[in-house]
Amino acid sequence: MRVLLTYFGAFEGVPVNPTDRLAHAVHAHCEEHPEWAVEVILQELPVVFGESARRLNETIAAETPDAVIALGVAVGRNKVSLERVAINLDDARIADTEGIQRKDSPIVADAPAAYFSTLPTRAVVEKAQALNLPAELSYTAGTYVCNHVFYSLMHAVAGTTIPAGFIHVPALEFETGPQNQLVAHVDAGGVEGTAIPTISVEEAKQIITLAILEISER
Ligand code: PCA
Repeated sequence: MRVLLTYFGAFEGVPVNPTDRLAHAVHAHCEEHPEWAVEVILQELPVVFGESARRLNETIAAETPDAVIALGVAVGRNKVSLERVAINLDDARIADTEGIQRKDSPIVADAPAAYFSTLPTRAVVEKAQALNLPAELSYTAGTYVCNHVFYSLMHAVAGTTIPAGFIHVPALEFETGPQNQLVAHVDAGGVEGTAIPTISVEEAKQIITLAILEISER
């Protein structure tokens, strides 16, 4: 199985996006286990409305993956969130990294209000919890670039059988230095006004790997 795993770069409040290191760790983990027969294709996406979705669509067209998982960080959450619902709305107080701000804008005109993830979200959360790994189901990916990519992804694969979806991760422990500068934004799926919880890269890696293996077994 060839799975496309996307991650993001820096954006306002997140000087180092932990999904970069995490995606590379998952890639290395799958390479260490050839018996899984999983090839992870990595692609960074810019935290930019429009361009992120274009880059994603180009990568899907070029790589024709069997499954797609998009990763993003949600600062302030304390568990890896298997997102279930993408909504057709860009609406955020913070601008993207090109300075574009969107309010009340549909992502795709005349398209459905929402799409559900087609990843086995509940099974992954149950398996992770059984291993004492911090995972949860989530019903909002926010209204910033992560939801934009999630919606664009589900729109792109609609009508195919390609499992696809979005997973938000908390701030990761290695960010101890820059973490002091981390700022949570609710639009970006974050939890504001609390201390910023972290989990380890290892824990996050195990949960993303569980998701990949769950897809490949189906
Ligand atoms: N998180 C942001 C965008 C990029 C990222 O990693 C979000 O949740 O919208």
